[in-house]
Amino acid sequence: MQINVKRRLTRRVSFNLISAILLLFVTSQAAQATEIAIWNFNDSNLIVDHGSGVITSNINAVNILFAAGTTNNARLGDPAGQSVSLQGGTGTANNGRHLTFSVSTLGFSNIVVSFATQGTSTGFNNNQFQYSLDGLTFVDFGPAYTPATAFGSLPLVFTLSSIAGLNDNANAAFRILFNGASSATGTNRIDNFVVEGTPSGVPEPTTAVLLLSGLSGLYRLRKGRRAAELRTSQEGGKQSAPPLG
Ligand SMILES: [Ca+2]
Ligand SMILES: [Ca+2]
Repeated sequence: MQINVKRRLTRRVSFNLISAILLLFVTSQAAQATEIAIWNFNDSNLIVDHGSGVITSNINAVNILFAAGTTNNARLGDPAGQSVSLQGGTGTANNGRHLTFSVSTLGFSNIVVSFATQGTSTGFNNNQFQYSLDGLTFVDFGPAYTPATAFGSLPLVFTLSSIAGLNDNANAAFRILFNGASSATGTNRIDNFVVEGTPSGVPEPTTAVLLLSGLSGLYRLRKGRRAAELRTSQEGGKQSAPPLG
């Protein structure tokens, strides 16, 4: 009897220990957004600064400049450094042109794009964020926006988790379409352009909780069965114990 109690106690301690370890594991691993690509423009070029991705643009090269940046939306300890500064161009030729960020989201879901931006009064003041599932056709996401006159502390955030086609997509791309510039030297700066997502194969917090409650249910079920088995064997022992002698 004492052995049975000890055994049950050991089982309970083991289960609690395993649960605690699992809980620690799943909460440390639970789905957290991870940066896939970051442009901080601090090296005054369009080459990605962390992760993988490529910028293409049809804005006249002479109107793609670099100027003081911001720590708004900076990641991984990046300093403000520089930002990309786009001009309207002669005859405001760059109205209707774009910066396109091609970033493979293979292995990621719940894609979120964010960046800091500011514009001068004659710069592009009617910009549209777009996404693409094939890198060719772009779709408007959200309404057109007007950049603030200063970077400020809050980035523009485009939460694309509802666009399932952007998950795990080697051809995913994001675009800012610029419009509304009213002078050649009006500018719009962009800094800390970040594409992030949830790595696939990592349980969501809800899944982690479900996993633990499932495990707990399984334990209770096993415990119940063992108790029933014990009762049956005790009753059976009473009824069919062989006669002594
Ligand atoms: Ca910067
Ligand atoms: Ca760079």
